[in-house]
Amino acid sequence: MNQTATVDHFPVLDLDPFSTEFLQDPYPFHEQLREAGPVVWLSKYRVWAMARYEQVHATLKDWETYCSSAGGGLANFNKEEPWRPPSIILEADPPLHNRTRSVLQRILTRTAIEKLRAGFELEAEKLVESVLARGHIDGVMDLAEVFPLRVFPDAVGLTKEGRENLLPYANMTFNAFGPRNELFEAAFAEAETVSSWIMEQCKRESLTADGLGAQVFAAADAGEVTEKEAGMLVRSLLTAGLDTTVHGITSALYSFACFPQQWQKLREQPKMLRPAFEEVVRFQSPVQTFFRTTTREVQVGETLLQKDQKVLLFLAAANRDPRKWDNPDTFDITRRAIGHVGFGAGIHVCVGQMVARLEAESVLTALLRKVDRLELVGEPQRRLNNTLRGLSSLPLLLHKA
Ligand code: OVP
Repeated sequence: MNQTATVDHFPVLDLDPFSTEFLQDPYPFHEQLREAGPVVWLSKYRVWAMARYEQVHATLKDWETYCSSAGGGLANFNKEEPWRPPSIILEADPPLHNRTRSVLQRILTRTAIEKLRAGFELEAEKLVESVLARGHIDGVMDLAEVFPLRVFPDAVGLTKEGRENLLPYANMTFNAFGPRNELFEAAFAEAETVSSWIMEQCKRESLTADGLGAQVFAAADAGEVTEKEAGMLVRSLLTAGLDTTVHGITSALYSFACFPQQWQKLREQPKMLRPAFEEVVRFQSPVQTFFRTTTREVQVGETLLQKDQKVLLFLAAANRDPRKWDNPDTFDITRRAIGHVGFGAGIHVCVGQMVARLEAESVLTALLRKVDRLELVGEPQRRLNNTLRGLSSLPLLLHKA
């Protein structure tokens, strides 16, 4: 047998990143993954994993070597049937990805989204006023879930009926990026009803004439995408646009409840709001992981990855890699959090990030004006998901300013 030029040895870990133990408290496991090496073999799922910032970032940037068309989750679409027709933006490579991306990108730019700001801020003021009157609230059920549901479906142009299907559908999709474990099965209990409602809302005739959905269909009228593709892009908006921002707002409330001095600092300098939310996303990483698939043999450190292998990217671990960040486990709104991979990086970087920021900023601005302190008055309850990190409950006492 010929000796290859590269010594091919690599760390092997048998941990399960989708187990209850891991998802409850991922941080010790993230450290173990980072310390094990630049790339690690996860024997339980027979996939590669990267948890250091340098490799996660480089992999996200190299879409030619690490493709998305074989799926953003554990399932390899080259070998397994996807649970739904793949997303034509998330689970697509150039050139298809470029064409679909440019449509959503134009609709979701900062200037396009600015038109929504006044309405979002008004809703946030009203909501914060009403929760403040109660004092004791649940940060998730009364704020983080309520606000996006009040503004986003209207912004897209959905009908009022059936909106209760939106979060269950997102829960299905984000669990479906993981293995077919108990979380996956539980999320899919009402899959048929939920999916068929979602698909119905993606049709041109289901959408109002003035929303983001109608703008996607305008791109079909202009010949940029087909009618069917427009529907699929609306599906992407509905899948990726709601639960993610629920988790982003939850992350902000949780961070500021845990670190009251940071809230005080932000109240003194409200101009710090944008960088503060960036730090929230770095620190909490509402989207914890994504997969890519190798399109060729590729060397990472001393390890040779074969073609058509799944690579699990720990965005959350990269966002707390001490090789990249000073005091990574400290929530500090004055740090330069830019460069975090909480929104991804490269050609697939979150296309909706301006909407996410606008929603978070609207809620936090209203709270900053009216709330002196967010006091944690009970044990937060984790909501476990194969991809998202969030809470089902966050007991808070809001102290009036
Ligand atoms: C976080 C994302 C997540 C889930 C679904 C889709 C996108 C989609 O395009 O359908 S990005």
